[in-house]
Amino acid sequence: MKTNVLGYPRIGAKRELKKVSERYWKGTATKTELVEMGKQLKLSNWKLMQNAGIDLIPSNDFSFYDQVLDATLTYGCIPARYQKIKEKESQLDLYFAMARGLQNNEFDVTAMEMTKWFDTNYHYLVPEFTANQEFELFSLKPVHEFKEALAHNITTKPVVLSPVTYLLLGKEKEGGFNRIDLLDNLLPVFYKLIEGLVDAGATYIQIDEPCLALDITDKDREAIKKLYSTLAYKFPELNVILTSYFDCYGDNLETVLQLPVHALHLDLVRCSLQLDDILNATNFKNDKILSLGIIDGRNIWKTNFEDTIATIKKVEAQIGKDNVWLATSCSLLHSPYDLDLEESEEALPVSVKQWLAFAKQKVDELVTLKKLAAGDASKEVLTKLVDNTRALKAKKESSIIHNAAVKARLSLLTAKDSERNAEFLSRQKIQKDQLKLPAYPTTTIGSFPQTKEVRSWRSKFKKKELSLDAYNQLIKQEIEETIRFQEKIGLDVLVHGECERNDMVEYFGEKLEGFAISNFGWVQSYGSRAVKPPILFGDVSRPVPMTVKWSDYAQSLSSKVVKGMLTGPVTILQWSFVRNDQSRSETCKQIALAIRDEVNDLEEVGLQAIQVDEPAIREGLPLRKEHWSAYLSWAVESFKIATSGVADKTQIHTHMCYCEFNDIIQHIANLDADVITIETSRSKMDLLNVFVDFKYPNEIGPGVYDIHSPRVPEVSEIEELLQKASKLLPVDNIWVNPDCGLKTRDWPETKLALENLVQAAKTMRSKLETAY
Ligand code: 39S
Ligand code: ZN
Repeated sequence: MKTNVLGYPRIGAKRELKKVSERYWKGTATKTELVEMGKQLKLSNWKLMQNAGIDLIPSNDFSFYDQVLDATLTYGCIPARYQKIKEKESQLDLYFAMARGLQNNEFDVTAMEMTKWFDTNYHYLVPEFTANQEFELFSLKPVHEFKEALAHNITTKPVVLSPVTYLLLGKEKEGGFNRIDLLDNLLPVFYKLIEGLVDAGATYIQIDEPCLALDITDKDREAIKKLYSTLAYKFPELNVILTSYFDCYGDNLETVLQLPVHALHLDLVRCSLQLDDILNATNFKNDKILSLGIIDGRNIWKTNFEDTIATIKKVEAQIGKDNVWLATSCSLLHSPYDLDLEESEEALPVSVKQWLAFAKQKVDELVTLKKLAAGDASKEVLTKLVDNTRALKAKKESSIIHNAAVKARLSLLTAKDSERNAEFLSRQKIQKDQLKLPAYPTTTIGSFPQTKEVRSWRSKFKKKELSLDAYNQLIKQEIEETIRFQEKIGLDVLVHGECERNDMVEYFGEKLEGFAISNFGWVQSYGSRAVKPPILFGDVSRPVPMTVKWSDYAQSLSSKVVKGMLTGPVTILQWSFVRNDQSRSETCKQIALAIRDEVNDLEEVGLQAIQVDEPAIREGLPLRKEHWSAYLSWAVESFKIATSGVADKTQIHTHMCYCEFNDIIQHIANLDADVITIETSRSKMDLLNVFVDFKYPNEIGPGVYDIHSPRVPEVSEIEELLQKASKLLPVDNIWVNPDCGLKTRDWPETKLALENLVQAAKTMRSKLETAY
């Protein structure tokens, strides 16, 4: 039996990679410093796994930005706009230009598009393909990393993204072809890479093929057959580990079982039933090793040793001890580093901590399970088993998990609780009378720049170098400045700016009962950005208001309408580590009730507009369509529970970003928010068409300023976008706003851009007046 780790986190236990990368981009760290940090991080991961006794240690799972972008360089699929940079700059600078765009005296190129990695909060850079796309072995990173480990006497298992999944994850940049047809161009490059790895001494290779967790076509399946049969033919000695995760093989199982691979990896956390499907399948010829992904790479709960041992015994009895491996369900990229770093009892009580395992602890679990399965009865191993059983028993019986009042409240919910009183058209009329906003009302999505200064106040407050009073005073000043700024430039619906929030989900996790917070539980979201998902361990309730004080204060400063700002229940669920002892729908509705209380309290103190953001609603969609409608039904209901407790005069906003609405537009309409703001500026309003074709009934703010770039849009550009929107939507329904929150921007460009935005709205209004 081998232990198999699919990938390890790479940002550093204390986000060392983030810090040095950001300094490198600013010009305050050298390339050598950056590369050295990369080497250190890789080596410490390899050593950790080697010392723990892991058999299949991954390499090429490290990345300076993103593993799909790494594959783009490996396969030499560099879009034409980077050609000059490719000729003149180092490979690393080309790489960062593709990741982040590059604007200086010499170059002005945009970044590659970024999108969600399956149903995770990780984002990858989308490969771009043209009809005659050519490939070349441009970067030998996988080979270099294998050799780098070997130089330390560590033989690793290279992790390579399959050419088929690579093609499917990308986008055709022109019409007239199907990207899967590029496989014939790509395969020779792929085989050359494999040859390089074999020559360097690799005997096991993990080929990541997560598209097997999706609904794919017969043509895609044919491509997969071709890839693996040729691979087996060309490299008969190589042990190929076919690796998919995040869902069942499903319809692809029959194809998968035919493939001539050494081992087949199963994500048994996301899909435990497939084990029996495979063992019972008529074409399972017992010619493959099964890599049982039993350690959850997406969540932080301890593995149940007793149950897992039972599973292992069962499989061993059926296919033989030699054919069973133990593995993480997916890469540990989605797990935080090390639970041992969590020393603060305040944030993460011992009672909760004893239930958890981060990446380092998961590695240890894997090794312990292997020993237990082999019948190791040493004191050390048996103690671990006893501790595991005890911790999980304590969890089951824990009084801090169960809250009878929350369960009772949930059981009393009726259909009325998720419907507003009046229909949208009546509400719209009431709200227009009440709010007295001009045509083309202007607003923002909620957050204003999170400066280093603001973050340093919070950091000092947490380290007790700043008192609560002093911290609150600074936050108040910042809110006042943000309100005055918005008044000065003439925005219509103001926000308080969210400077008091570390993150739109973690902040609420800190305030709600049923959540615990880690100090160092960082998980990469994209590039150098990370999030610290709160740990939702028990029934959720809201002991005290969470945002009311700040929104109330902001409203007290201005006679203009101030909008309250909340994160929606689906997004809080999606971006937290969620308990696995009850259904997600039930947990989501509990969060919804807590947010409902907050919405009602905001209304109570006089907020006339309240925004409940749901940017993660689409990412929460199950990977396979057959499960969509069940999810959408409870997701929409949860949003409506949260937002339907207010009077008709209170205007509910929501915001969603970077998602395709095509196939879920009916459900977006079912949310029945009075106003929705969406991202449209990058696509020049193309994303709006879905709303137009659907005749989306409620008010809508198509983003007119791309906040993901420091570039300031001209008044004329914004006006043009608004003209376009005005041709598509009733003018009465149009709002004017940026694409998304402004927290990642700096003040200077924010000021200029918002001034231009207000000016464009004013011009649009004056044109309306002359038209009458
Ligand atoms: N998921 C979540 N949860 N939240 C989101 O906003 C998003 N947005 C989308 C999709 N998914 C999301 C895109 N993803 C960040 C992270 C994810 C994003 C977008 C942006 C981001 O900016 N993250 C920050 C980062 O990586 C961390 C934000 C944070 O929690 O830099 N900040 C804390 C705070 O403000 C801690 C800040 C910190 O680093 O309090 N403090 C320093 C330290 O502890 C000290 C700061 C100083 O003294 O200067 O060492
Ligand atoms: Zn957004």
